[in-house]
Amino acid sequence: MIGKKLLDAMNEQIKHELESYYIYLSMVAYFHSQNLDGMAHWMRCQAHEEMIHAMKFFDHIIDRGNEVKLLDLKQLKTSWNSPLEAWKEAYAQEQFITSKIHNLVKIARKENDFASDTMLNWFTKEQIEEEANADKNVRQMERVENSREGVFMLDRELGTRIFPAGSPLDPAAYNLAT
Ligand code: OFO
Repeated sequence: MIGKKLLDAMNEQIKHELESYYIYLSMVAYFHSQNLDGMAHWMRCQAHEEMIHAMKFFDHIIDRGNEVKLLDLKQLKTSWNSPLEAWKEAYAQEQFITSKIHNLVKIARKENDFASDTMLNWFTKEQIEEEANADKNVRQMERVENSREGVFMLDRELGTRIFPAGSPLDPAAYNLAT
């Protein structure tokens, strides 16, 4: 079983991952409102990844014989002053999540919870990729921000991201008309 301190922090982490899901879904809505459908698509894929992250913690807690406690989600933000501001906020959210993952690793190691430490290794590596992607999107947006053609091209490029298999957030998975 997972010790109380780590269990509480993991239940808290489910909330953080779901809050990432929620804010990224808000960004999907925002990007669509700006006619940036490619950026909305990229963020929709990202929101799906966050749900998967939440479920990895959810299942780890259950598999170890502990109880999941779902906590209240904070309403983060629903609108941004510019696409660049939204991308910057996504990057900040990833940096926040990384700090939380590192804290979980510290607790797991202190408690000699080798199973959780191994499970958290996946997240430590994943956060390198998550931060790199978010940072890249900020830098690309900064580069093209003042060019309509540049924003159009970046939007097209981000629209090519592939959904994880079986994603419930993939419109193709439930759009019976197509
Ligand atoms: Fe985007 O991060 Fe989850 O863990």
